[in-house]
Amino acid sequence: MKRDDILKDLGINPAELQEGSIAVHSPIDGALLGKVKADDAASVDAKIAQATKAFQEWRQVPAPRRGELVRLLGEELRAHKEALGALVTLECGKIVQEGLGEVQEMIDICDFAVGLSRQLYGLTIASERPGHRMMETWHPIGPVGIISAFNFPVAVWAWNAALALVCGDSLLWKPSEKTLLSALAAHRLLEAALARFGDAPKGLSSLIVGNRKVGAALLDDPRVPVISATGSTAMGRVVGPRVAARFGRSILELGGNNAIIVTPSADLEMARRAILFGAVGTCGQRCTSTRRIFVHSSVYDRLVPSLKTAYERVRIGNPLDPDTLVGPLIDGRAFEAMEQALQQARDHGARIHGGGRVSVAGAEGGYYVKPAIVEMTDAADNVREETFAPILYVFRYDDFEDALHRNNDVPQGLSSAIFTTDMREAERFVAVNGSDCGIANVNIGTSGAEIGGAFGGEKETGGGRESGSDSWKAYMRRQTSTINYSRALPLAQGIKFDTE
Ligand code: UN1
Repeated sequence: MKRDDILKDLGINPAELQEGSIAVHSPIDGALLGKVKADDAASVDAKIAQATKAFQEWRQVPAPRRGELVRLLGEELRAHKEALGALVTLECGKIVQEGLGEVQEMIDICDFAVGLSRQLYGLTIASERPGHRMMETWHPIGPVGIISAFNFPVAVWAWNAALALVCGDSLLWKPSEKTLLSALAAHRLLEAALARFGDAPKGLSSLIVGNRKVGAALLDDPRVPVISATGSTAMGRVVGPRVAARFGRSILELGGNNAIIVTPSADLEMARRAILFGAVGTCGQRCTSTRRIFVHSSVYDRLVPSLKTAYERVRIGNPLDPDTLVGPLIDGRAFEAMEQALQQARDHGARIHGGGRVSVAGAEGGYYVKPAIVEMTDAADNVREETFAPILYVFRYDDFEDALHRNNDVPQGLSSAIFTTDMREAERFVAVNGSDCGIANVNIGTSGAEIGGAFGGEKETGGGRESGSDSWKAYMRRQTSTINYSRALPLAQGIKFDTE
């Protein structure tokens, strides 16, 4: 599919993209994809005002009816899956399979949210007083600000948007400046769903286009009670305190430094495949990408050479080519960061296989790289920083406790995995004194989480949870009500307080 056909399929007239102030380039070859008009302080303010007004109405629409809107969004996504997936490939450089997978993730969360729209359950709680009833109700909370990153330009929005909409909230979406076309397209699909839905309030969802400064207006505005932000830990350090300063709520999904432990009893073929997908998939640009592996000495010399062979065989190239497994990095800065991290490892005496830029015929402007395996020579070493690139640090271990300790001994706490057929090791990994991450898998890799579970992590990953399980509660306010249907007024805790 050509750019213009893709855009038209998604309801965007290519002529719209000629005059904006923000230029969007394809990481595939550096070509200009379009120019998008940016918001200014006044237009952001107007959108927040509109979202506030829309919220007042939307919250009164019964939740199952709100679910109908999300059902229609799911239909639009199904109908335009191929085009939206292709646009994600063009704009963020992930391979076609992964672009389609990203849209599937959106469809999945829509289905989840539709079911949820009939299950926003509260509790009935036993009161200590006779003739009293206690209950807990979940109410819509207000406009939700969504700040999303380039690497999942549409799926992460959908996790937030589908839940927030059924929860009765309005939306303000500030996407990454690097992937504005995908955002525009996904939003158009929501607009199409809104048009079919019929009577949703105007301004229920708005896109906010611009740089950090434009997005920052959302952080400080008390009309936006929830900010859900996905990105680097550095970004979270700005967002978290600013939102907290006005007692807003933030859902933070920040950096990861995800490890896999490969134990003596592991199925090594499965481990090899999982590590490969986790480390080089999406060119190492998932927050759940596998960045470190701890391999037991007894299997090291079988696993690591087979991994190196797999790395040699991986097809690096234009992500539109169906044979490609590794597309480009997002831009030159990402390439520099990768080079720097590799240099640092080299200075440390590590052995490096791969790395460096690869020239792809017809796509010379793209930053293609050879994924790197970095064998750490210092057995006690660890890597504490996240570099958003396909670098896999390989460590040898002898003692399970030591591997577990090093899995946790980093500032981040998003995803983790163990490959083992030893039930004691598997259970220990997910036990109270096992992995400290938000995600701890057994015999599957660190990336590629399903939407049904709560997604997010601890420590510098920010603590937020999005997507499945009861993550929806973060998009609502909880109200506790005690109702007295008796003729007396007993006080709680048996307190006597009267004048007679
Ligand atoms: C992200 O990289 O921000 O688990 C999200 C995964 C995806 C989501 C990643 N389902 O890899």
